[in-house]
Amino acid sequence: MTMPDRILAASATLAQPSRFPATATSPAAHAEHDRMANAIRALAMDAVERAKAGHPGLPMGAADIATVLFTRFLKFDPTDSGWPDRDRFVLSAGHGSMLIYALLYLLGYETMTIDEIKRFRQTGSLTPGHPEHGHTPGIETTTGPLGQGLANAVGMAIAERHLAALFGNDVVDHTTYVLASDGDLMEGISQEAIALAGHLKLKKLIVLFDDNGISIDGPLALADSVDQVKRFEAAGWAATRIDGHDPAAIAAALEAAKTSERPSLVACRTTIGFGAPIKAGTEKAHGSPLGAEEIAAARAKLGWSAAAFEIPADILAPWRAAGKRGAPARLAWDMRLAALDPKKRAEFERRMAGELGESLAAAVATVKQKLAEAPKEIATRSASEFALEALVPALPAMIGGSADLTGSNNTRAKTMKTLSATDYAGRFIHYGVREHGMAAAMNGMALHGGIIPYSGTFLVFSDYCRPAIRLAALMGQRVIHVMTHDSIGLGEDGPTHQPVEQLAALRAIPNLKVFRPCDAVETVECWQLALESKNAPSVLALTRQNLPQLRLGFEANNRCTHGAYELVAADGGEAVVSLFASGSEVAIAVAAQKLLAGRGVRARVVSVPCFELLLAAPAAERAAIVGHAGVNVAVEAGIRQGWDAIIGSDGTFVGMNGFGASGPYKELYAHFGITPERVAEAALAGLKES
Ligand SMILES: Cc1ncc(C[n+]2csc(CCOP(=O)(O)OP(=O)(O)O)c2C)c(N)n1
Repeated sequence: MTMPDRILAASATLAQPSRFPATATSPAAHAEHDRMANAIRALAMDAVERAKAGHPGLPMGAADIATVLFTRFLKFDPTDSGWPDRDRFVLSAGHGSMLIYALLYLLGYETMTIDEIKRFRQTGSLTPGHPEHGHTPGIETTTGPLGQGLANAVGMAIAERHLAALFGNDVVDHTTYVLASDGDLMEGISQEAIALAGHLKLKKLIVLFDDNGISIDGPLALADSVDQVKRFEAAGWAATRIDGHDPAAIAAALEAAKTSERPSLVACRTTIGFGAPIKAGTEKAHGSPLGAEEIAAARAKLGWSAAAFEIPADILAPWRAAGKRGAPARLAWDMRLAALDPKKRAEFERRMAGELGESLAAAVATVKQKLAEAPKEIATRSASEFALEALVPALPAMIGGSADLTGSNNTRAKTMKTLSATDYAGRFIHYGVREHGMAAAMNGMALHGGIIPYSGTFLVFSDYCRPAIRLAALMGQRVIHVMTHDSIGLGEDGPTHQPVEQLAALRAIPNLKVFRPCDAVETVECWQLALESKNAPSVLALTRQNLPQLRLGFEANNRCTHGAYELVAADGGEAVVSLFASGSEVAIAVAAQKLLAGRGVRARVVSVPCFELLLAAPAAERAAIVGHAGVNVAVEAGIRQGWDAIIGSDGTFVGMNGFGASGPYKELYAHFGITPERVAEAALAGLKES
């Protein structure tokens, strides 16, 4: 079918009388709504029962909300779950995963078969315990750690506003919906998220709060007495409270939210486990199978006579019709995209595909050329800023930011305007002192597509971002964290601000690349690798203190590609000592190598900007880089953990064994024994032993 034919066919579908209730006020419409919602409840009860594990309470309680949202509001097309202009739905309370799985099945997502529902929580199924993005089509983000989904949604809503400002409402005009639970709203990250969303006036963000007053321990009153409506209002949201089992009230609240100039909270009073005669309204419905007896009684109470996992045809039909509802909008969008100026359209498509375009390599080469012509003795945070001045104009998808440390993190390129409620086209976000919310919002932007988010804070505060960084790694999202002040080298701020274990802790996260460049040239090379890392997040650990430029002369090749390389070869024959270092300690290793040469000891220096790339390199490559010297010494102003994979358990480590201290940084290096002399001594001692 040609495009206009498809549009005509779609319009014909639209012209037919809808099987869905336009309003749910008539008794017949109400009855149909109830039966459709009960289909979700039945599937949730059955799947959890069969799996002997899971959370039936939330899907049963939120079934009415979901039915209204998915059949009458949400814009989506199951035949193209990646349609860029679809509305996003985030199930922030990921433990209620059966809600979204039931919806995907009922709405006709091809991969979500009834067999997958039967395989809920089984190995390899599309229905894992918590929804996993990239695993199950239709899942917008991986949720389970409470609060994250809500904060991701803020990033999605920022991405939508930004791209709409750039490409126009004809191609970018969608709403981000969130279903959040008590747990989501109790988590601290939710405060960071809602404050940012309110401040940025993200009017196309709508949070449906499953306000059931129950969590695992029992009634919410045991631990919480916040008035969420007032709380959201205080953060600049439109907020209202409704009966979450009344389809007309849900629809009316959503209608109002859609016209609001502010983000909206709809607190929906619901009963957890709605329909279960004994367990409904109690924590017993939250996180375990209801049991055969209770399920039978719930079926009777709900008037649901179909067998387990069976959805009667007259209920499946309106659900499937709801699944087809978005096709005309999707086709109309195709037409609008096709009508866009060809250059703009190509740019939009390229960005949504996550492609970098041609300009990255040229920008990197320009920076390296400049550094070859005029070497710089600067901190790597400044080197990063120098790189960003070239990268940011070359890559319009880069959206920068900082958690209130812009001048310290050096993440703002001069050309960047602030992204604000009055200018969503800006490219720099002042996240405020909200590291966790920032990291989670960045995930949301990356998941939305069209944006490569990067931001800044101090490396020691990576701990404040860690749950979101972990999820970025799990989801394989390209987000880039610039984390400066990366060791005792920050000096006088002292041990509270000096990272010691953070490098090791970050390196422990699978699929996260931790870069620690040693000079200005490595810094731009690491930026290039982070930007090219389409399916993994990165951390750039950068110094506050100045470092000499160790890489002199122009070299087009990115020497950091395999994570490590021989920076200085041994003089006069094969090395008997290999000195390994990252970041600011590479210069110390280079000085130690000279001391050793003065003592007639042949040593080489290997710069190790990225463990993960080195450990992932082919074995032969890795062996060649690590070398075969009898003595290996590593130096890094952090803890040893992780280095054994490179230097072996018999290697010597020069670094930190405990927390740092407050003082001028050069004194601290001497105080903690991270000096060329100490490294040379360690090598000599190693040679004596061998
Ligand atoms: C960060 C985090 N802490 C703890 C948990 C474990 N957990 C899962 S659900 C839940 C609370 C359940 O209460 P609520 O959010 O109200 O969900 P409901 O009982 O309504 O399903 C907890 C503590 C989690 N998933 N994430």
